[in-house]
Amino acid sequence: MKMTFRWYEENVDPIPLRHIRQIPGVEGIVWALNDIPAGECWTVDRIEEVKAQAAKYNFNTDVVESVNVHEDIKLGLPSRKKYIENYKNTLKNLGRAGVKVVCYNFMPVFDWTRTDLYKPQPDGSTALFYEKAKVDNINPVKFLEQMSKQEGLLTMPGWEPERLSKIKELFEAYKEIKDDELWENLKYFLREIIPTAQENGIKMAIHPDDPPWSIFGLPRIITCRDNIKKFLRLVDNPSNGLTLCSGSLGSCRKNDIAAMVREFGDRIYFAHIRNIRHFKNGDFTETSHKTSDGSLDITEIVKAYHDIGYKYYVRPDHGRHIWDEKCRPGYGLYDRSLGIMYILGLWDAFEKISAPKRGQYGVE
Ligand code: DNO
Ligand code: MN
Repeated sequence: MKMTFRWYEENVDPIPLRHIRQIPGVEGIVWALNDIPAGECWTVDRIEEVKAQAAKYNFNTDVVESVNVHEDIKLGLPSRKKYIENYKNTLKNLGRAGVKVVCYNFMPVFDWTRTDLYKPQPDGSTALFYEKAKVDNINPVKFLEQMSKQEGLLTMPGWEPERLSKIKELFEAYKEIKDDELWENLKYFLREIIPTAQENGIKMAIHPDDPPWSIFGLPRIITCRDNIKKFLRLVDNPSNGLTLCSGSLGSCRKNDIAAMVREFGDRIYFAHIRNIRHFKNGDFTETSHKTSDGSLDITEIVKAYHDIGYKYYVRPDHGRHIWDEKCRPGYGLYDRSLGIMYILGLWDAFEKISAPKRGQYGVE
């Protein structure tokens, strides 16, 4: 398992690399060129710039999160051809720069969705929160306007203010797109890009939908075990793989994350680990990573990764906002660092328990 930390670039992320360097066990930063709009090609110069910044602190840049997919590709419009060409060229440039894993998602219009980014928690911290009734009953355009007014909201993929005006048009366009059409459009995209990824030494790692159910009437398909199985078979190639996000999939009670790790382990190239707590009414809140703080058995999930001999990349996903930290929602330094220590602590313990004892099996 290789530990990483998501970082939003110099002068954009309030967390400097020198602080990330002080978190034990972090080998790489997970990065993206967030200012390049979906559909445009990432240039070699800009890629090299981030690589150089990371290299100063001895971090690898093996994992990119995310190269976002243009809506026209998800909608299956004729204009997808040019955006897919650009996507392939981005992959070629990333491959040349030594990138090994590219995370992306195939969620229409919105990336991860929460109703409150700073929900007060009993211990005085705040965390990302999802109120089911609010999403079920709200007008999405108004909802987005409200969200963009929340204090401290920086740009997040899918939440850029300039997108507000386009949202209405997008909802119109998606009226024709049900699950079947979205699967078709995903298959078309994969058949085009997976060979390019493979030729360039890249594993593509789709991020599951968050939350893993339809919101605002939009289709969502990377939601559960059966659909992940179907996804892997669409293009049965080792370069077509997964980002297994425990918190995203885990917000649906039916999903057994540790079982998915055991079943799909050889196609998981990126593990997002975080905990959430379910409420009876369908709401959920993000919590610390500790197993007893949430509804997910993080201990069992890490054990599953250890049992399968997981060799790829992992990162703590979102964290709470603690110790009065002013940060990008979910992406502060402090709670994610605690998460890393929890994951690495569990990992070290499993290593110790499973290691053959000295003197046994010929171990010196
Ligand atoms: C939520 C985050 C996501 C993720 C994108 C990947 O769990 O990990 O925002 O970055 O969906 O494309
Ligand atoms: Mn995630």
